[in-house]
Amino acid sequence: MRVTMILPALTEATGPARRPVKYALFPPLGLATLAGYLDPDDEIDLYDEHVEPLDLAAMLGARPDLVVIQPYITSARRAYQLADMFRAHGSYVVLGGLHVTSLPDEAALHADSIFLGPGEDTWPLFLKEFRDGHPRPRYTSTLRTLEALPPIRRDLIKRHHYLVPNSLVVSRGCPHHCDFCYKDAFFEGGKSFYVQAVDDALAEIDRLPGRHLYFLDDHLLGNRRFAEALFAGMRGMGRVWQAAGTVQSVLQPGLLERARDAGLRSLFVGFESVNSPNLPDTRKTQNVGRDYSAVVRRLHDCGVMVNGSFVFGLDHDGPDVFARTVEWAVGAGVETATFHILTPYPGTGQFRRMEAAGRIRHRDWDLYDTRHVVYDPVGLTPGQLENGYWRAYRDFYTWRNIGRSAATHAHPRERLRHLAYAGGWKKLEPAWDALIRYGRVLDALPLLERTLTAFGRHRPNTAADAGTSIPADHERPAAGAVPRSPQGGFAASGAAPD
Ligand code: B12
Ligand code: SF4
Repeated sequence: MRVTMILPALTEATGPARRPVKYALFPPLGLATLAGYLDPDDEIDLYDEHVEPLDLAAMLGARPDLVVIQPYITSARRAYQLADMFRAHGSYVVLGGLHVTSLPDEAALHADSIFLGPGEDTWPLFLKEFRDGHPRPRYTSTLRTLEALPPIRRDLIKRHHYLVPNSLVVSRGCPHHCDFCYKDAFFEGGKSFYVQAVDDALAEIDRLPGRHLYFLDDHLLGNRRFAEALFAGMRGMGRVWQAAGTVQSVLQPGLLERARDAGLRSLFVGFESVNSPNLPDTRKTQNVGRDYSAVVRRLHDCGVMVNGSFVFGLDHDGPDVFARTVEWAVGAGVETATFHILTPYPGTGQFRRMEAAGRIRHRDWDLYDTRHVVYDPVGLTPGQLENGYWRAYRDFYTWRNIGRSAATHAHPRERLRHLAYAGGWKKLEPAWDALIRYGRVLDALPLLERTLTAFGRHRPNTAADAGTSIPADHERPAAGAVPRSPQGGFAASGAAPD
């Protein structure tokens, strides 16, 4: 059987303008996972439009038997366009993933079969039924397990296109239920948080070349027993890695130290809002009352860099939210920041509430990219919100503020590392663009590995190393009465600094 798999791109990733490095970070892991279920003698082509232009004439002309497309909300329009073209040329087209699960009737107009929820149970069933000649139009996942997964077909990934080819997930979902998150809609009808067997996860890690790993799990620290066993197994493997975790989990005594000892060097943390009344509104109850500044201090004392995620436009935000957020993040010494304009995703409680209140402005999914205002905000005009969002990026990444933020570290080596890491993301955009265009972005990986390795050098005699308590402040500025924050779907959405 001839199979074509496509991760379509959103416009920004393919346009003539400079390409943000974020689109050349991670390979299409979901599709490579699904490819693992295909037979060894199936002919599979896997395309990621974020990093390679599609030669559509050749692809359509090859008339694949099966075309598998994964739309995100921002690439749904493009995904449907491709699906329609392949169907018109006689291929059988299937669509699945998060956006399809949120809006199945919309997706069904462009596919022969659609898949709701994770694919581990329905995908192999479909393949059997497809080969037998009687596939169904709709498959809904109910059985949730990561047991006995076939190996991910990483051989199909063109590694040289990615800065972080070694991305992996060892769990699915998250134990929390935030109102704006994709998660509850996607996992409806079954478990919404489950983990791999630790031995399987370690075996997958062992298969990955080089040193660097990026865990794309929504919340790698969400199941403590699993996380501790995983980190124990990873100790001594010589890996350096990055991941996402909640504010709450960072503050748990002992867990972060184990992660650090296993190679954690940078954590994506959803600080989301400097206005604490926003938290209960969005059902971020698990993080209400936590101290943001203590989170940053604790991560730094463990030798872990912070990628902070913030969302603007929640109902308690006014025009001052941008400057206050940047000021807090810089003062706390956050290395990199990802800012988002609040975006209600279809399928979430937040979308339903806003729709009922008549606050959804349009359904142009291309603009649901967290850079555009797609709803009516309460305390800001849409113009203030968009301008403030861009200003926050500019202000956070001025050399002056990068320098101020770096100066919060106690040790000169860490200050230098901070400057290199933050400056590297935002100040070297032309260099990233060139590496991406020439397909050489992987060449920058050793530099990333060196930066991460040096940052996490073990520093004994801090309270954090004792693994029992939140360390005392050293030379950092007091961050003031900053609210306490959540991890979030917005946090998870970026995965890397934007
Ligand atoms: C890594 C990541 C990225 C990376 C790269 C994505 C890539 N190369 O795959 C980057 C940084 C580029 C990125 C960018 C963005 N992202 Co993003 N990203 C993620 C993240 C953290 C992990 C994705 C992943 O690899 N998961 C692991 C794999 C194994 O799972 P999977 O891809 O979902 O695939 C499984 C199932 O969905 C299913 N499946 C998927 N497709 C199909 C198809 C068929 C036929 C079948 C049967 C099954 C099936 O089976 C797969 C195997 O189990 C997710 C969060 C998450 N937990 O998924 C957000 C997430 C996907 N991103 C999101 C968003 C919003 C964005 C951005 C708009 C954010 C922004 N402000 O820029 C952009 C634009 C994305 C785009 N190109 O359109 C949202 C999507 C919301 C939605 N409803 O679509 C998510 C869910 C985060 C969130 N919580 O809101 N992202
Ligand atoms: S927003 Fe984050 S913490 Fe909340 S449910 Fe989603 S993944 Fe979990």
